[in-house]
Amino acid sequence: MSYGDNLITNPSAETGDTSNWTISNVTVQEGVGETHYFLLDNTAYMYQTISPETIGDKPDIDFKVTIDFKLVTAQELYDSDVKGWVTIEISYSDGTKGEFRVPCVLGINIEGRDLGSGWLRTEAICKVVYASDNVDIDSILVRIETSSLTNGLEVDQIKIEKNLETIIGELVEDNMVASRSGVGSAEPPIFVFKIQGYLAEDSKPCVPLPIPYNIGVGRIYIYVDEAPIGNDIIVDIILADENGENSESIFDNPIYRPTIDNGEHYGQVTNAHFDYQWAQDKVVYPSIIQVGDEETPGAELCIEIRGSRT
Ligand SMILES: [Ca+2]
Repeated sequence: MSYGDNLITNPSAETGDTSNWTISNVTVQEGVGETHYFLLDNTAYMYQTISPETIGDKPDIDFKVTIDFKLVTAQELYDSDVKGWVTIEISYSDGTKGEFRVPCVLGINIEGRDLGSGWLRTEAICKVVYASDNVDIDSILVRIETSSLTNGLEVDQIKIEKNLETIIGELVEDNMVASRSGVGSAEPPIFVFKIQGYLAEDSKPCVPLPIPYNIGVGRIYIYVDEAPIGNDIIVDIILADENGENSESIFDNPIYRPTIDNGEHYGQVTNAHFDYQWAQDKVVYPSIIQVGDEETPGAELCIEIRGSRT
């Protein structure tokens, strides 16, 4: 799964205050190394609303909610009473609402979510289900709340992120894999898209990958384990806004799209044939335009985009 940027403003108290949140009984505390976190009193709340512009268009959206928290005076390990929780309330344009609750508890099963020093992480996936094609999301309310707690709930970070696999309007095929390396290091970024098994002409676009900072793109490589026979393989490369809108081929002229010739295993295209400057906050994904014959379409396609920092 590939998720986009956090949709919440001031998610981690790093402004040093509670700006962008409507609060009751919430303060900001200083943590280790000038970091900050929210402290919700025993009965407290903080909420903010995410606008439709931030959410972007449907269809088929799901969100991942992540909360890093600490219960100041720990509950008993197997006390599963919920005294602190996050509510995600999705309001639809037809007046209906969907609500998800994510509990902030010590108990149940803490394996794999222990961040150390008493901090815990909880993740949940909120699937948006539309009543009909004419319904849109009006807003999303994110609310953190405590009730009858002892010594409060600390929250270091809350994230709500949109699943990028669905923003291009369709779920991707099961046989598509995307990965990105060279992020957060001196290494140049490399985007790799793999389509496993035999290729199909009418297959959906691959999962998009976010562009983490402004990059320059030198070359795009394309190769297959099994060559196409009868036709060339042609792939288009699409850049879109992070919400999937304004999708556009990077090629002004389609003759330059990455191609593997009939009977061959390999092709490449240089940035002489596309604008090499790709902006941060865009996403990139490939789309298969043409494959070999029905019997011999080509198999195990890999598309590799090599970038550099600008
Ligand atoms: Ca923080």
